[in-house]
Order: sequence, then C-alpha cells, then structure tokens
Amino acid sequence: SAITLKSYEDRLRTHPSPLARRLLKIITDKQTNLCVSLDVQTKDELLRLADTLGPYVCVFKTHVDTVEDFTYESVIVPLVELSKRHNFLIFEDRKFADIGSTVRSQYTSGVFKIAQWAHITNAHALPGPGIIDGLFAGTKNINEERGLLLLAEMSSAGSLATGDYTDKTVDIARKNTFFTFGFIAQTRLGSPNEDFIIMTPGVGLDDKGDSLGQQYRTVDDVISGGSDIIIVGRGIFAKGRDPITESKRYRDAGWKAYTARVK
Ligand code: BMP
Repeated sequence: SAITLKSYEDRLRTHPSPLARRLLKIITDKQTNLCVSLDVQTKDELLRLADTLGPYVCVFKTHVDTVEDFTYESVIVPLVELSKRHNFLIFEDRKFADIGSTVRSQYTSGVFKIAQWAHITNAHALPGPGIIDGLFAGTKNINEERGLLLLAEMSSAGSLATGDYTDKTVDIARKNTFFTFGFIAQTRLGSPNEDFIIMTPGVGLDDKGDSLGQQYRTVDDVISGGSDIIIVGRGIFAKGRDPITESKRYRDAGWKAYTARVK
C-alpha cells in the first residue's frame, strides 16, 4: 500500500535541520520536488542549464570534478549567483568515503572548497560515524545552512548498500540530525516519528537503464514509495531531448505524485 506522509509545508515547521527547513520552503514555494543532475563536462553547458532550468528545480546536483575547464571564479561564483536568482540549492555529489580528518580537508580545501558553496553534499557511511564528525567540523566557519546526505542505498545493479548496511547507515545518521538531514535512497527510511529527507536518483520515464549498471524507476514509483525528491540527469538533457520540456514534464510528474501521496 502507498505510504502517506505529511506535506512539505507541515514538515518544514518541525524539521531538526535548518538546511532541510530551507529546502522544504523552496519546494513549497516553487512547487517542485525535482533535482536536476547537471552531469556535463563544460562550464558553459553547466551554467546555461542552471540558468534555463533554474525555475523548475529545488536543487541542482553537480559533479564539479568532471568539468574540464573548471575554475572556482568561472564556475562556482556564477553558479552561486544563479542559485540566488532562481532560488535553488546546490548539491555537490562528492560521495565522501574516508576518515573524518581527511574528509574535513577534502570538504573545505583544495581546488573545489566544497563547503564554501555547496548547500548539500553526501557521504558513504562505510568509514563509520567519524566521517560525519569530520564533515560537520568543516562547516564550523560557514555562516550559512549546510546539510549532509548519507548514501543508504544506490540505484546501480548489484549495489552492496542493502539490508544491514542500510539499517546501520540510518543509525549513524541519527547521531546528528542537525547536519545529516536525510539519505540518498530508493525507499522511505527511518521510523514514522523521524523525518529524514529522501532524495532518489535512478529516475527515468523513457529508459530502463544504461550499459554501465544504472537502473531507472518511474516518478510515480519513487514518490509513492516515500521518496521526497527525484534526481534526474540524462532523462532531461540526453542528446535529442529538450531540457526545458523534459524538466517541466518531470516537475509536473513529481508534483502530481506528491499531491496524490499527501491526500
Ligand atoms: P542519470 O539520471 O543521468 O542516470 O544520473 C544519475 C545521477 O545520480 C548521476 O550523477 C549519479 O552519479 C547519481 N547517482 C545515481 O545515479 N545513483 C545513486 O545511487 C547515487 C547517485 O549519486
């Protein structure tokens, strides 16, 4: 049977994470639970998509280390500007996976300085709770909301993040719900009296998967199963697709499925 959950608006009043409250407000105001994954290799493409699709999304997800002509000044500065203009959050899909001390420097320094600009980032729970402590320490001098998602399940075929691993990931998240506000997952996680935000990749309306293990589910399937935000990449900007048309289509499908769930 389908999962029933409170509205985004109700949840924003009580959520323990300031970042999640900001996100739920954006979702409510813009009426979109769509996160577009900007998996492109040039800054021009990235910034063009961020500008044209900005009105339809609550979050843009990035892999900044795949941008060939990356510089902080030419990519991050304008991207942050666009996030303010179109009212979206930026999620750097970094998938940290090291000990606390190392992830703290990976998060705050180097070429990317992720903590400076990414409202959201994510991590594998594999190293244990120290990874959250390390990343949280990296937010110490940042004067804006920051939030972390743990990868509790993955969309790819043969993923090892299942069963006991997934359950233990949820336990680790419970230790700091001010910072760890949710999961990358395929199903609703946490008990009914908790409120984790579930963001789900592997969403596609026209394809079943790719040749490298990705698997797609429909928007209805994902949202009726209790996910809060759909993450869509190639479904929106693959060759031959019109990104604006597809963004509107996924946004509408996501909002319709959500409306059906809160009824
Ligand atoms: P696409 O919709 O084009 O398949 O892209 C999915 C995006 O989500 C990719 O950026 C990928 O890194 C990410 N992702 C995923 O596909 N499955 C997961 O379990 C976790 C992810 O971060």
